[in-house]
Amino acid sequence: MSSLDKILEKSMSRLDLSDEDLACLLLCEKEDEWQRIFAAARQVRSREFGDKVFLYGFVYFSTYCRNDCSFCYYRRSNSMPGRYRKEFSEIIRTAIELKSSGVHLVDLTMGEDAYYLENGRHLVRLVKELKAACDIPLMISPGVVQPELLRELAQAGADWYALYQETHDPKVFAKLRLHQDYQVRMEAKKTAQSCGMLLEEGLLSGLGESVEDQIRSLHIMKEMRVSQGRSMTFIPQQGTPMAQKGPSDFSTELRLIAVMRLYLPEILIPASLDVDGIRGLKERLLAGANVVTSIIPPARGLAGVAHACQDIDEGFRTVPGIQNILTECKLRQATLAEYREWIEKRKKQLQTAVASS
Ligand code: SAM
Ligand code: MD0
Ligand code: SF4
Repeated sequence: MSSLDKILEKSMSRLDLSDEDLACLLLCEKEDEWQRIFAAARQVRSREFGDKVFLYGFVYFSTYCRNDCSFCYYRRSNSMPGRYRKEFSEIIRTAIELKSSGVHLVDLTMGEDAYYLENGRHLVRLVKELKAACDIPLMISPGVVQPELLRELAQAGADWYALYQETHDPKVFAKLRLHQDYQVRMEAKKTAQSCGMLLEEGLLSGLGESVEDQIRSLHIMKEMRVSQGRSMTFIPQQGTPMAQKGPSDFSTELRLIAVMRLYLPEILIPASLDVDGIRGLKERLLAGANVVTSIIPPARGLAGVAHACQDIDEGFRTVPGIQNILTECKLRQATLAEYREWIEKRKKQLQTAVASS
């Protein structure tokens, strides 16, 4: 048996992968080797989740931001985006529409909008009103917020906190998330978990990160007990300092999806429609992802992040829009009850793990 097959066999038999194993996977260069890795990732996904895929609706409710991340279209100093802050009534209407279309979770996302962050009560009220009007699992992606506010948001009904570090190399972090504190961002995630929220971590890929960087991130994701982990390829944005960096190649993202699946078999891994639209969905699912994120209702003036408008008004980033691809991948949309069951089980597992550590 080749050393690659031994590693894949280990993962399929639920054995831990060592750093050496991870490096061996991430350093593969041959296409046929990657095809074997993707096939093993699908097998592990099927062992853990059967043919179920979860679907997340994305509601970017405020595109105002006080930060100046060098990679982001919505950075404060970019004058190109048309900024908006949606009314509560519209946000709630959108959530209800997303739920009836079949999504399992609504992801409430904003730039670090001073309007919300200077008075956290607005955010708490939004979460409470949304939960009262539309009983659906909820993720919040508001950026770094104070511990007290995180506690209130968890009590108001937020199930998940998404906060992506992008990189676990503090020097690279300083170049990406300008004037932001690496440690404060990490601490916010721990606080959210201690309040009972599930955590999503994320990596920005395709920026020349080394295999050591990738392994460090995988370790940190495991130690932090993230429940969802993503890799998103950097997409160059007009009007930003990184506009000329590119064109993007999605191979690192696809490989990270597969290696995450083998190393952290039980977590949720997104295939984001935000990175390469509908045409990139199949390869992400075939690499071992099990959540489709960034489903956005058309014609409501709602934006994506890495691609502000790609495929949105065409109706491709919708539940009906992705069905053929799920079928081609021999996967199916889970039921809402199945998703709720997964969340509750995961929350219990984490409580037990924390109590015994
Ligand atoms: N403002 C909040 C924050 O930054 O945490 C929430 C927004 S969150 C949706 C923004 C995430 O989208 C970033 O953490 C990054 O991973 C991803 N993103 C932003 N710009 C991107 C780009 N140009 N290419 C790929 N991913 C990008
Ligand atoms: C996505 N555009 O899922 C969204 C976003 C924020 N929690 C998620 C990056 O791809
Ligand atoms: Fe603001 Fe988030 Fe974009 Fe950074 S990534 S500029 S915090 S919206």
